[in-house]
Amino acid sequence: MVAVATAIGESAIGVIRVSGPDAIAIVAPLLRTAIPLEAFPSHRLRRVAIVDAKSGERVDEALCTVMRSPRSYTAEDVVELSCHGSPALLRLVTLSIVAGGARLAAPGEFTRRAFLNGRLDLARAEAVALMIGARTDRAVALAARALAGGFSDQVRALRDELVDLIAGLEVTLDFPEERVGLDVEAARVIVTRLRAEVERWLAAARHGRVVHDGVTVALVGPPNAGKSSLLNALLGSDRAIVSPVPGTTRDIVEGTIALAGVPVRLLDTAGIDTPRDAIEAEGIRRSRRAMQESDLLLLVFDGSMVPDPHVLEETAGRARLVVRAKSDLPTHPAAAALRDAAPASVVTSGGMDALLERLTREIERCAGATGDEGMIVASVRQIGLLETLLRALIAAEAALAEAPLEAALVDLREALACAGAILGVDVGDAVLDRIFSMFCLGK
Ligand SMILES: Nc1nc2c(ncn2[C@@H]2O[C@H](COP(=O)(O)OP(=O)(O)O)[C@@H](O)[C@H]2O)c(=O)[nH]1
Ligand SMILES: [Mg+2]
Repeated sequence: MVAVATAIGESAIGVIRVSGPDAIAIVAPLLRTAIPLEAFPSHRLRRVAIVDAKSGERVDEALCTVMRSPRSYTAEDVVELSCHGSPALLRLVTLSIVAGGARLAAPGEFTRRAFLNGRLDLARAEAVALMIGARTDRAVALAARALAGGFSDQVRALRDELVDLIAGLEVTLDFPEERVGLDVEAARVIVTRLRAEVERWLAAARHGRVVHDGVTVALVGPPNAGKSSLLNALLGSDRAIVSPVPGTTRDIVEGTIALAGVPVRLLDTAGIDTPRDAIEAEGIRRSRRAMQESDLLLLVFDGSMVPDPHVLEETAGRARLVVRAKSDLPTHPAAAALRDAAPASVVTSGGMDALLERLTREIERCAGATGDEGMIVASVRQIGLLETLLRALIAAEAALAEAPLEAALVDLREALACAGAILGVDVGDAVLDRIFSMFCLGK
């Protein structure tokens, strides 16, 4: 199979990757080399000319690496060509390789083969996608840990303990009189410890998910409150149109910043007010939808005016941070009474640092503090499995206290199956299809 492994677009280098038992034989006729490709030493970079297989005409100069099985990403023979990064050139070379007998790879197929060939467990294979999708330093650090197998090792250790536990309890069940198996009380102590551990992982993985996915913050408030100005100030660029005319912002304008190592998507909205025309009505509808999608609301009021109570009522019960904007202007007593409001001015920048500080603390509430130990980033699939695993352990804990031993064993076997599924033991093609279809081409 063959794929372009780098992003398609004009770039310095574009990498074409070929993997499979015939990779070398298929690529060889396309290269003009000092020694035959078959004789290339493994894992060495060599300069080659890429030629048209029929005419022999030179197509490009490239660097070529042969990585022989099993010491390659897929554990198969792999040939990588670093060509010039022209999309047209990369397409031409890829199609020549296909004409030579290769097939275009599906998204994630290289990693899928790596998994199927035992190079990676499924948790690490998924970490590859997490790394590619990481948007901040912190998300990169988390993905690097998962990629190195940190989380896999933890799950594998848990799985080993569950195997021992189940084996010990089965002996107890078979020979109740002989005291050769595992004591039920001792088993319960172990399950309690494992349960606490999985609870910790789950909490860490939920934080890790926020670090990876980021949070969405909507700026809402009455028209002309200063929302768009605040968005621009937070982004450090003039993304949204600012004007003294109420109702200027109609569509959602957005931008992303990083706070506490978390990607923060800021949405500027039209505000929620009585619409003056049909377009504004649509803008307000979109504002409400943006509000619903958001994890946190920045409620912006013009501090020189009486705050609109409707906005406060409508957002009650939501995670929100109230901003008293235009703090360079004289504060209206009614606005001064806004509880816990952060004063800020985009004109003097007064209060902006404090506002960012508060925003960062809110983000940390969702994502955990930077540098938190025990941070885990897991896929949505892994988090789902951890949740089922936790429920099974809780049930086993209860069963060991009061129910027949058989009941506890059923729960422990379910917990074991979940731990296995995280690592990719006995997962079917349908699960693999879903996981790898979300990967990039060429990975
Ligand atoms: N004095 C002062 N005026 C501001 C400040 N922020 C915004 N404005 C003005 O308030 C008006 C409305 O601002 P805008 O950001 O478009 O408000 P939005 O409708 O809530 O998006 C514009 O004329 C801005 O120049 C501020 O911090 N101080
Ligand atoms: Mg606006």
